Amino acid sequence: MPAQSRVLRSVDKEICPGDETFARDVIEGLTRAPKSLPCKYFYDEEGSRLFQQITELPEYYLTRCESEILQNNRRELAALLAGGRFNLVELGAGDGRKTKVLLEEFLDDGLDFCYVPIDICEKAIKDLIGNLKQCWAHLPSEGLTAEYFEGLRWLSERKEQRNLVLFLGSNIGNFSQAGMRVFLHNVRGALNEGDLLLIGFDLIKDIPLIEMAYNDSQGITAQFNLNLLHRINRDLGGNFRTDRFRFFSRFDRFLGAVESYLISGRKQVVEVERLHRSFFFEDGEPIHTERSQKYLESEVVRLAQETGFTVVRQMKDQRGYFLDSLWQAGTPERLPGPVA
Ligand code: AVJ
Repeated sequence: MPAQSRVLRSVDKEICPGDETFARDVIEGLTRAPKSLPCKYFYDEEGSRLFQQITELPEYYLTRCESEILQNNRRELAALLAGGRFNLVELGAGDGRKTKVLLEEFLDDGLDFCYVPIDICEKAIKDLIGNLKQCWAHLPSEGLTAEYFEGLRWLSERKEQRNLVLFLGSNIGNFSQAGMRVFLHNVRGALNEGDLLLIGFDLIKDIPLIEMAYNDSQGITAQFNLNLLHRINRDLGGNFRTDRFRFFSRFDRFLGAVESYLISGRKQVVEVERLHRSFFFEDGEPIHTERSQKYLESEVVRLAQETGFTVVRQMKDQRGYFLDSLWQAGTPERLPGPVA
C-alpha cells in the first residue's frame, strides 16, 4: 500500500474543524459566564510547536515517563500483536516521538501493520509523515488531519480489520468526567471485540510536582496558553493585547485535575473584527482554558469495566508517576484468553 498523507475533510460544515466552528466556539466561550475556550484550539501550527517544546521541559515529566514505559514494554506489546495484519491508529499523535519506539520494535519483529496517526494539526501530521518516510521508506502509513470523533469514524468504516488504538500522553485528561465516558463508549463501538486500546493516564502524585509541570520556569506553558489569544487575533482579526492577560494554573484536589486560566489584568474591551463583536473583561476575570485530569489507578480499572473493556496490562514508569493501561475490547467472560 502506498504511504500517503491526506486531510480528512468533513462534508458537513457544522462539524468541520475550520474557522467557522472556531468563530462559533469563541463567541460561545467568551459570552458565557464564567468565560472559557476549548483547549483543542491550542493546537494550530504555533501551538503544536509550543507543545512540542513543553514535552522537553525539565518540569514536564509526562512525556519522559511514557517514553520510558513504551521503551520497557515494547517487546511484550509486539508479542501481543503477532499474527495477522492490523492498524496502529494513534489519536492526537502530535510529533509521534514516543511512538517511534513502538514502530521500530514492530518493524524489527516483522509485524504486518499500517500506522495511522491522527491529529487536529495539519502541519504536525505532514511533518510526522515526512519524518517517517525518512526513517522507514516502506512503512505503510496514512496520516489524517482530524478530530477524535472523525478518527473513530475512520475506524468504524474498517470494521473487518484488527486494531491497536493509541491514546497516549494523558490526552484523555482534557475530557470532562462525562465526556470521557461518552468518548470511551464511542471508541468501544468503533472497535471489534478483541481489539486493543492503549491509554496514557497521568497518576495522582505529589501535588507541587504536578503543579510545576504546568507552571514551568521558562514560561513556555504560559506562551502555549496565550497562543489561544494570538490565534484569535490571527484567524479572526482580534485585538487581544496578550500582555494584559496572565497565565494561572493550579491543581484542584477535589476535581483531581490541573485547571488552567488566562486572567485579565485590568478592565478592558477586546474587539474581534471577523466576529463583529467586542468582549468585555473585568479586572481579574478568568478565561478557563484547560483541564488536565490526574487519575487513581483504581479509577482507571473501573473506567475500563464501565465502558466495555477488559484491562490486559498495567504499565508504569519506575517512579510510578504515569500509567499506560492496555485494554481489550470486550468483557472478560466473552474474551477467550487474556488476549484473543
Ligand atoms: C496534551 C493534554 C496531555 O494536559 O498535560 C501541557 C497539554 N497543557 N501543558 C496536558 C498541556 C499544558 C497536555 N495534554
